[in-house]
Amino acid sequence: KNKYIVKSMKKYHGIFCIALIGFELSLIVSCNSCKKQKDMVRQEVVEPYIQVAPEFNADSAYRYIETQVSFGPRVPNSDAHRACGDYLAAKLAEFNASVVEQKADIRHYDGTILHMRNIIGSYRPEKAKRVLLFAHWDTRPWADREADPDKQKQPILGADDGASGVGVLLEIARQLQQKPADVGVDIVFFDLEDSGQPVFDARIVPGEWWCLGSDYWAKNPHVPDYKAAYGILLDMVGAPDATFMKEGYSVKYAANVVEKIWRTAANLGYGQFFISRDNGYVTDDHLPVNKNHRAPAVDIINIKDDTPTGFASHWHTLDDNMDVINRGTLKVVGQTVMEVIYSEKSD
Ligand code: AHN
Ligand code: ZN
Repeated sequence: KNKYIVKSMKKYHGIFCIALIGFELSLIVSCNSCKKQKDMVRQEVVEPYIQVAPEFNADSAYRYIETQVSFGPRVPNSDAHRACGDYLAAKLAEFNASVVEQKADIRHYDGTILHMRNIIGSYRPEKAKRVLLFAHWDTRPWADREADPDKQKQPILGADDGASGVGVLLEIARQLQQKPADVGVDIVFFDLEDSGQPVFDARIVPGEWWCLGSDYWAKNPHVPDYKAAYGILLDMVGAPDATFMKEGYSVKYAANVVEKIWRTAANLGYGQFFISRDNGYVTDDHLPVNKNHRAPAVDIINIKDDTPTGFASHWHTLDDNMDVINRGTLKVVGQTVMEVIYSEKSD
């Protein structure tokens, strides 16, 4: 639909300009508030935006999400978690990234030890100018936003919360293999984002229990003194009615990157998804990345202002399955991120 508008505008551009010159001349002789009127007329002429990135394939991203979900909930220390981690590392290697895994034993809020596995795929590691793309691949052990107490103890499938961001990034990895970007790109799948203390556990346990994988990496990066020009986090990017509003820490630490991404989305015709509005602060994997100065990093996350939690109604419930994944939304997010990185020139 969008393409058609651009095409037809091109076709009539010349005729329209001639008509406009005639109109402006008549304004000059006929009115004394010409400048204001001419400015109003000029706004009608919109230059079509020419996309620079290759076409993001949403069917491909959808399949990568489906495969992750097919392992079952990817709860830390589980067999499904191990199997999915192997799959993700193998896919990055298949797409010709240099793959590094970071493993550590991390103490959880309840004292148990979680076997962390951050999975990193790098493109053009020799490039000084780098963009960091990341998402979490673990899933929440408890559907603690369910109303039914029995359901609250069950693990979620995390099609949206986890798998969607990873699926989009795997498709971008496949694209980077086919056509390299000018800058270096590091894709990081963080572990242990989503095992924060469940709402049904009323104990007071001081500490930060979310984002443990990204916190570990930000303090112990896979490359000594790692820095990226900027970072982009994808979290819950699959729902059909997704709204990406400007998240507070992203604006605080990386305002110019927020503007770059939202402007790019608008240029591509995705302004209904990337909404120009500030909305709340989210503790997410971009926070340790920002705090430890690895990159000014932005969270692209589905934020809602008409739900009690501020997230989609399937958030941390058993409804977070393939039914809430929409190829159209994956396309919007994947194409926008690709446009941002393929527009970037290395120094
Ligand atoms: C908190 O609820 C503290 N953070 C939301 C980050 C998150 C959870 N993203 C996905 N799951
Ligand atoms: Zn979550």
